[in-house]
Amino acid sequence: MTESRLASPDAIRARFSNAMSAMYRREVPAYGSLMELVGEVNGDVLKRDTRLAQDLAETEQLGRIGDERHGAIRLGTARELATIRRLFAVMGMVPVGYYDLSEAGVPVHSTAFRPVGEAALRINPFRVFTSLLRLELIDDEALRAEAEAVLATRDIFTPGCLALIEKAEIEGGLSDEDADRFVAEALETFRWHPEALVSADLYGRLHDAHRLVADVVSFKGPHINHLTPRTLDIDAVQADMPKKGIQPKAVIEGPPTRRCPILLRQTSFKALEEAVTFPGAEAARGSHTARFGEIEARGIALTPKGRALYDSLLTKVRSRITPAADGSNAAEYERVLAEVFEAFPDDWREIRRQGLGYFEWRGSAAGIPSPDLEALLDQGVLRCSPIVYEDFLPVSAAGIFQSNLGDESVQSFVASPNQRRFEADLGAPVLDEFAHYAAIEQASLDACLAGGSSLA
Ligand code: OOG
Ligand code: NI
Repeated sequence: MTESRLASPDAIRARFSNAMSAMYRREVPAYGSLMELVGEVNGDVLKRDTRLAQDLAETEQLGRIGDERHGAIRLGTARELATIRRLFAVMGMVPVGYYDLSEAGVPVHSTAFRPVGEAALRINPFRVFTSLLRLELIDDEALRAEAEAVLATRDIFTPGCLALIEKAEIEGGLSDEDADRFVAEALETFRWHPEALVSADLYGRLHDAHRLVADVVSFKGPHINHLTPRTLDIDAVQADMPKKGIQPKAVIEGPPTRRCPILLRQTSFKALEEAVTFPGAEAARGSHTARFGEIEARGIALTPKGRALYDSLLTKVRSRITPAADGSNAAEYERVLAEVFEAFPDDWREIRRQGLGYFEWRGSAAGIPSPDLEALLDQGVLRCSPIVYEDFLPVSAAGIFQSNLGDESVQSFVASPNQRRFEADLGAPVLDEFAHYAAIEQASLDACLAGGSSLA
């Protein structure tokens, strides 16, 4: 087979993300309502802000504005994690970043499988935030052993999916026809299974240890637990969710509303109760709460210095006020967040001057000895734009987890990041996000200095 007959990984990912979206709307109807609201709000913003509409049109993003940006799954074993890495690789998604959520009371550590490179992100930005359960953080040894035994019996991939992953690895990709089969087979891994794998009794005990443990261990597969489109006005969607009959989480995670958006803001609606049946002598019915819908709004990727400032300000906020799950102190939380974040410059030039964020440069400064970049920007010789943060934030992720697990499940674990262990289980290192953004910035600067990029 010649290479040209292979489907591009980006195209396979786009098909997969569309198929996931359709499946999730069928499985979680409230997600369809959220998508509708996001579409309306985005439409309003684009009507109001014609310059943004034009920018998006010029960069070919307008048609795909409603596409999902990410989803999330939670896995139970190292073997599952290593195989999912191979599955995502077929779609051009590689593990970027390591997130330790034990620190925030959730017994998992995670990475995000995503496309890297602007062209790939533009074709389809779909990412999957993927967590691995850390049973070693659960105290009850007997329960741990029971959970391990259950996980050892399940196979979350169809034989057809495994065969196609192998074929893609051997042949360097999949034909169009195989790609369609692959998407259909892969979808099976992410589907919701209402028939639990464990008895009602074991489900109850897992649930008591931590709701997340029950969610990961009790089912036949790692059901997709949310999908996330992009919104152009996250505050508006948060405010309007109740009008659509959906209940938002108490507060938006991440930085406050700003003129110069940084990192990532996200919010979700609360997970729904879904009917479950348990096997066993007295087959029982019950319910499980895990699946929800989320929205995101992204800003500039921060340098380690900018990120340290962000983290320290967020810690300061949280030392003054913890958002209550019932929303009772949401307004006060927002006030404190805005007040504390006044210390983070809200001006692109100042963000550059202090080295807080990454920018991509265009234009030509060739032949200019020791060029003054800011002056060249003022003269219109160079242009620069913020590089969008394409990754995740552990404190925000924990907030999203918690809002769907309930306040009662906030537990403390000893913070125990273990990236080495995670990478050993994954079977590959994760890409360092900071190094990645720094390289994009540097390459754009090098091109300007060498004389090479158009100002368009
Ligand atoms: C993942 C939560 C993290 C995000 O957007 O930060 C996440 C989960 O609940 O499994 O998706
Ligand atoms: Ni998410």
